[in-house]
Amino acid sequence: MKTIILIFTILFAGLTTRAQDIAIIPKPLKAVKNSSAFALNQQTQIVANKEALKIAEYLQTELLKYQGIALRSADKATANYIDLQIKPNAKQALEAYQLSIGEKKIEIKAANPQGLFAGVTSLLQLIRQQPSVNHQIAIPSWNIEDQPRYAWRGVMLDESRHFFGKEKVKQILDWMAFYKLNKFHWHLTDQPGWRIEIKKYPKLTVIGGVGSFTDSLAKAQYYTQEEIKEIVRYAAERFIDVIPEIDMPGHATAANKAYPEFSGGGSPKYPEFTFNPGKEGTYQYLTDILREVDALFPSQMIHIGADEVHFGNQHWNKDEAVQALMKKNNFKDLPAVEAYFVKRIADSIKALNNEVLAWDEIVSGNLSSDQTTVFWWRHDKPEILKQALEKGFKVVLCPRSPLYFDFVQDSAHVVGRKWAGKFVPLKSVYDFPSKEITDLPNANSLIRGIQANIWTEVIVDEQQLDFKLFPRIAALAEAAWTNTETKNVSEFNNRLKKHFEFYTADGLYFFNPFNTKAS
Ligand code: TNX
Repeated sequence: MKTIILIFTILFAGLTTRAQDIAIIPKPLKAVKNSSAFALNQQTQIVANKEALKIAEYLQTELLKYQGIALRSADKATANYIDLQIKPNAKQALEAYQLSIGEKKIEIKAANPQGLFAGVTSLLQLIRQQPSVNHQIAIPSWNIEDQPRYAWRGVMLDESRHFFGKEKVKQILDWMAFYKLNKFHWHLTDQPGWRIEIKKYPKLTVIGGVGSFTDSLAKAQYYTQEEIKEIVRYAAERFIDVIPEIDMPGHATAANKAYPEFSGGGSPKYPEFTFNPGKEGTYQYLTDILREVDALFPSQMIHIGADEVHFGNQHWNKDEAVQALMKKNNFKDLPAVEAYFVKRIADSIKALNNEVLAWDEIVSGNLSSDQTTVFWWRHDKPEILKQALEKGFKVVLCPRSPLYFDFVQDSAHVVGRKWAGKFVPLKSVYDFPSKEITDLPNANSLIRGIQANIWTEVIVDEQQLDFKLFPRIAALAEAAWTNTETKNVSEFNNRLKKHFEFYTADGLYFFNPFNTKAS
């Protein structure tokens, strides 16, 4: 009899733990539930040490915005309070935190601001999912210990092909913070438009900012330096680094429209596609641009693109300056010229004390791997990832399949891209990265993390942007933050369904993959 009771108790305990999956995305490393609860109400106070004050303010603002609860700050409290503490601790990983919710107090502890902020975002998710009864919210008591799997959890937005503007960018940054994503890679230049003001070369935006991928006459759209600073500040308050991308030597059409003297020509399909690698003036011009870019972005990382140069470097075969450069350096082919260009620009960036970031084409060049991160995007070329790791490059994983969010989420969707019939459903994002990738030599030490890229040739407005990003952004977050052993897709799906209310409340036009009738 006793054994039967024991078996039932174990079974029941198993069932209840499963039913009590913690309602947080991305799922924390460890979460243990206790039986009590904390009552959050207008009397709740907030206590924070000096280092934690700004984060306390963020928590107050969010609670007021979403719950209508105004928490008062206090130096000390004994009951019904939230305690935020940053205490240096060399043993704790960056972004690690402990959150404990008891009857009298909620405590979040971390060794650094990044960790405390992550803890606050966990608490906010728990709070937002509880109903408010008589102006009081009962928050179930959890003890959480958490830290991320990857340090790089990114989203890239292409605003050259279509421009969305600062309010949309801020909304994306809010959702990134909600999901503990911490790198915003901003693709600001490409064929249709140059979107970042450069004071020394005003025509870049006045002329280069005209047009979009679908409307070559659209009035100039771009960010002034003041607006860039505003967005960088907004991101910093959410512990998100902003990384600008100035694509070169290809994808330079918009810049070349403004300053044709630095153009290296293009091809019939991609006219005026490249900067001219043979002219000394090009390096001066681009370094001036990069100097202004560096001053705007405290992340100390600049992405130089360096992708798909072969789309438009044919003219280099006839260009006098390029031919002279080849002769002087005994370069045999155009890839050698490309590698030379990339190396010179990388040196400029390092001289500005920035890390060099670039698409995976640079792996075949002759760049040294120090201070350099490769963005592996060609999912059909796993050998390039392997080679990058062998050469000692740091790597961000963002393969087209499954991390290009300009790809449709469902085979029935019509707006968006597919690759040989391939699309990118929620689950494929969730399951990334495969063991094949993480078992590669050097993967553990050199893979910085993962990133979704939203290219916008086919994404023409905010609704389409939302429809591509949501809810895959949640799967991206859990894939980037949560350990493989802790991940569980069916639990994730259940947790995710509750987030759809938040999406609706924020006016997002999202895809619901659990409602098969939607398209
Ligand atoms: C490839 S990824 C590109 C982009 C396009 C994208 C469309 C990469 C480095 N280059 O220029 O927008 O495909 O999916």
